[in-house]
Amino acid sequence: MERETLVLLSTRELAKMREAGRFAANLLQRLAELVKPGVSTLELNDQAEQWTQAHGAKSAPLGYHGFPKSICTSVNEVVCHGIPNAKQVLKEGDIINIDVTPIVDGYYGDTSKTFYVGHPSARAKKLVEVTEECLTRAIAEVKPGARIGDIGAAIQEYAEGEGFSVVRDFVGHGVGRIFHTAPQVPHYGKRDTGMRLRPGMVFTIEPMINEGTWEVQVLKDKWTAVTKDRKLSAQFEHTVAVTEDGVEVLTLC
Ligand code: EYF
Ligand code: CO
Repeated sequence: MERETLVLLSTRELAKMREAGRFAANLLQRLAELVKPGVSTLELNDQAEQWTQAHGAKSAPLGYHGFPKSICTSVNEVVCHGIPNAKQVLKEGDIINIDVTPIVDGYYGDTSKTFYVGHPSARAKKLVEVTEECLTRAIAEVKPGARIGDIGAAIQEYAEGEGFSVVRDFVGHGVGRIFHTAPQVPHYGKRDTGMRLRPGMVFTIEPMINEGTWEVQVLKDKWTAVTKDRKLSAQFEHTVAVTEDGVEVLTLC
């Protein structure tokens, strides 16, 4: 994936990112309404592609490094980059992360949430709740002068304190007119380490939290990352901007 030098966005560019972020959040909300037992992950993909095109945007994942679909759908033990498939039908008790990145007027909005299919087990729900709280706590760290390590530390402290583990192989990333750019944002780490945050920086925070081991394996399809022990994984993601006095979450409806 591209990792370029740090880009600070202008006020005009931030306004464009706000549009892309809102579009992404609305798309995700629309897909959330479709999540139920009996629906295939390909149907979710096709609805996403249709809605995105109908509103004049493009799906960034489609063709990105050769990725074959428009969104990622990661079910149960799939950590990320699950490929939508007609044969994969959601069933009662599953959890599914849907990750969308529309390109709106040249700017990328990147967000994901994990949804319940019907009524998952108490353990699955706990994992999903803890993962969402990890993202909330991470966002609260973002302000000028804070450091990248503060974000990962907040996630790691909370997730491990709740008995879960933090995936290390995939990180948050700078985003703007390019899907993946600097900085890299690990979801684990130590406070007071790493790059200092500055107004105009825009990046994703996208913690993947596992029920068991943090280790992952990539399947033979070369895309799908699963937990090594095949226990559950959950993820939430927002695109955020560092502002003069704190943080703005760009991927809200
Ligand atoms: C080169 C892909 C490339 N990569 C990242 C390509 O940041 C993302 N979501 O928040 C994100 C989404 C997608 C993505 C969708 C497709 N790709 C996948 C796996 C490996 C890889 O290596
Ligand atoms: Co991302």
